[in-house]
Amino acid sequence: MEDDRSMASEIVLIGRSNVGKSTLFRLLTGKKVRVGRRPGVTVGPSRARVGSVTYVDMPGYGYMKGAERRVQEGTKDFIVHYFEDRGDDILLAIQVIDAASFLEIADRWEERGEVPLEVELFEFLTDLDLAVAVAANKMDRVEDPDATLDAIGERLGMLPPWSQWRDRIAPISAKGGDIGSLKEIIRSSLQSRSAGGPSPKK
Ligand SMILES: Nc1nc2c(ncn2[C@@H]2O[C@H](COP(=O)(O)OP(=O)(O)OP(=O)(O)O)[C@@H](O)[C@H]2O)c(=O)[nH]1
Ligand SMILES: [Mg+2]
Repeated sequence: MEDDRSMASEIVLIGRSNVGKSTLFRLLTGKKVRVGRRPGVTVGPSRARVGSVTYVDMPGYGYMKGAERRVQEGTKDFIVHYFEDRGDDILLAIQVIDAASFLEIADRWEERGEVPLEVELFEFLTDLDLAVAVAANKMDRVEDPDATLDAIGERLGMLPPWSQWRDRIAPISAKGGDIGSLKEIIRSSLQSRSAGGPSPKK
């Protein structure tokens, strides 16, 4: 019954610091959590119930400005265990990225011979058999949306054109309130849950 999310009730926002998770969480839930210009604004998970779904806003995964390494590692462990332990409750994991800086940062990691943090996170989530959507945020700062989304999708194992992956990639601008494509993905997760069928994935 791996794919049965008929009882799952959480939609969890995850991603590195400062990508806009809390801004998105406010839009989705109306709950006024802190957002900020500096990374590391959210320290613990915030939760808010909307209808039959509980949205969860996670702290940033990875680097947090001003935080001790020990605190950063602790946050990362917390997030990893959260997904490992509560997989059955999670209807949808939304990995939020900053589409305006994703590629530059991923290139930097690859030049150092490392797997980019956000690629690693995405693979971790999909390996757990979770339904995962990528919210490509800050699209208002992206000059060539299609080329950027193609390249981001490709890094995450989704062959271009990105438009074939609209059930998994949602270009949004949380700050501008422009999140229609993500709401569409959420709606179909909810629909497949109530139909008792498998979630939209893979
Ligand atoms: N240009 C632009 N800026 C955005 C967008 N969404 C969020 N931001 C800005 O990005 C910054 C970080 O936003 P947060 O929502 O606090 O980010 P977060 O991912 O919750 O950060 P942590 O809690 O530190 O993990 C804020 O200055 C937001 O105003 C967007 O769509 N476009
Ligand atoms: Mg936050």
